Amino acid sequence: MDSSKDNGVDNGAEQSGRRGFLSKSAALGLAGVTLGLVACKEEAAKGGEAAPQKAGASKEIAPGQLDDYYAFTSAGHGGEARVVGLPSGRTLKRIPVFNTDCMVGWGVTNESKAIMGTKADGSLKYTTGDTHHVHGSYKDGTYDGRWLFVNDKIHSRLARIRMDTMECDKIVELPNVMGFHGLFTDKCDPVDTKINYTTRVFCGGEFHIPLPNDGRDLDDPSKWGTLFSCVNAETMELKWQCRIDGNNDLVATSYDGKLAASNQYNTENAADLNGMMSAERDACVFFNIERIEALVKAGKFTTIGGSKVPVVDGRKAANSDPKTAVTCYVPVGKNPHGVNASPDGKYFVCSGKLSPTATVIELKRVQAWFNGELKEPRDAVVAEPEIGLGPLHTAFDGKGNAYTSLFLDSQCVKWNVDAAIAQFKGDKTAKVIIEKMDVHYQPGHNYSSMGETKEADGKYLNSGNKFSKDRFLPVGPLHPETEQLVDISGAKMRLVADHTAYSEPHDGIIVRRDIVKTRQIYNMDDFPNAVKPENAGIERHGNKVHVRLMSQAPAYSMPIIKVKKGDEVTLTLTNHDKVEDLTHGCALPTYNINFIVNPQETKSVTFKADHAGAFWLYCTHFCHALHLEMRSRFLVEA
Ligand code: K7E
Ligand code: CUA
Ligand code: CA
Repeated sequence: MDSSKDNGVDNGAEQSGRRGFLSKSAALGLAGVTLGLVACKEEAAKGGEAAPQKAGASKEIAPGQLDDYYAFTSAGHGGEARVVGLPSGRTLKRIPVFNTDCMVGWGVTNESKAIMGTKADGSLKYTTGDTHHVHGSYKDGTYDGRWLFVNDKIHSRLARIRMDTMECDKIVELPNVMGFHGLFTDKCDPVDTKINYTTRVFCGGEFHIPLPNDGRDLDDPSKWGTLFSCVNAETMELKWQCRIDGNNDLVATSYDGKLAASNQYNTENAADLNGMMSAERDACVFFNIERIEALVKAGKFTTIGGSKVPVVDGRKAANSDPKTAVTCYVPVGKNPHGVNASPDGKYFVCSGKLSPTATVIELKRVQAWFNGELKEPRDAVVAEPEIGLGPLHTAFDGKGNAYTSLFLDSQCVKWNVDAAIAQFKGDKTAKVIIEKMDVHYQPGHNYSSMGETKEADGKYLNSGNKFSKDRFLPVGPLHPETEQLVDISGAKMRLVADHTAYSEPHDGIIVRRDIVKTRQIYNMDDFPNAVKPENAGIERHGNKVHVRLMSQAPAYSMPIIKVKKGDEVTLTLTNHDKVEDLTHGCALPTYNINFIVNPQETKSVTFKADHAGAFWLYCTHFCHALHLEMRSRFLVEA
């Protein structure tokens, strides 16, 4: 097939961009990659008539019915997280995290700014973010419904979201890390098995930088390095970091709390594309958590620049003796992408990306290497099946099957882990590949219902596709991306629905709805600055004015608020309504203020009253038949 002829004008830029990537890969001898792309274009051509198979009645969510699952997903470079109901695909909520959100006032209120971080002048330190991975906190090997954690790849920040309110409550910036990509929560303490819940979050640094990154070594990337970071889930403070050879991409953790791992596509420590693709195999680096923490306790660490975070040496030269090593580098297929833990707790699967294989690593054997009982790290590999082109991420059904996204083939491949292990041992009759299903198009992450817990239930798989091309009405140059929902409960995979995603789908988790327990009404006393009848009103100290306001439908507590031009005004608003879902807004024209207060919640803003006039402070959130009348005169005297 001549690939030039389907370089249509409608998506020419995208196609030619991909061809650019391709020709480089092809030049490096990856002929198979080219074939994969052609196959995907054929799919694109016939995609219009490839109607989804009819959904079974049991999969339809009628009006008024509730979904069975929550999906918590990242939103890519939009910087937020999302909550989607499955199987309906209805968007339930967008949780602002690293982005600003004018509807709820994230990035506008003093409280949200304090979480996001500010500069000396009170403005936000960052307003951009790039979220890729959302993972929940665990107890007993499954989600406990307490927290979600999400990364910001741009500014290397980790955020925590409370699952009861589904709001971000803490953000920490990782020192000496650039390109914080993969993250995973731990599921147990490596030593104290009574702590069978999440207390740590592991964060992989993808990009090499000078350490510290203060202007030194700019012209010598060979001196740069990457760190693997451990954050205390409760306090959100850094516990330790581990310097490694190569880089971190995605992260997985074992169920017993002893091991964490990161796939490495740049074992070459290279600073350019060709260099990063020069080695025949790369690695999955395992971290021995107990040993790292013992070194930290014994004071056997260094620090980098002004950071006080203990840094343990996980580079190969310092870790050649298995009995004392803190890291183990297991060779895997070329430029691997995702690393995922199987729900039986036995294996990690690393996808090849530039190799058409998945590498299955047995954790027992990695542990054996650390105990000096396994000769080579490579002996921890128990299977390496050929599964298709451009494998990225793997999900599980809890029945022994793995589902890997194939970016170049535009497919999801279902394969059996035990069969792959048997084949690796020499069983030529082992049937590894069970089924390949086309997805539309070019999948990145996939994830299954409860698939990253011991309660993997094998009901649904979500395929987060990077391109939708012809699947939806066009909306300008950027098509919406596709989240495809696949029913994996039967013998055959069945496409149930196409859902849109803006933009762009990365990782997510699918959580049974009974695990999530939200609260609808805040406790007013949780807010130290709550406004109550006894302290409501205006208080002035020089040119600092504190306006303490209450809301109760359909009115604010003060019909007139008068300040002077030049005043620094802090406006604090407490919503005294106690009725579920009775939220009020608060907008102030020309002062760039807008936020909401939920029942019994308090929020505040601080601004300079730098221009005189009459401004209607009004309620933006429909709350009452007299919602439009819910407004006060905010008067600034010249
Ligand atoms: Cu594959 Cu950033 Cu998880 Cu996206 S990464 S796809
Ligand atoms: Cu209060 Cu609308
Ligand atoms: Ca490589």
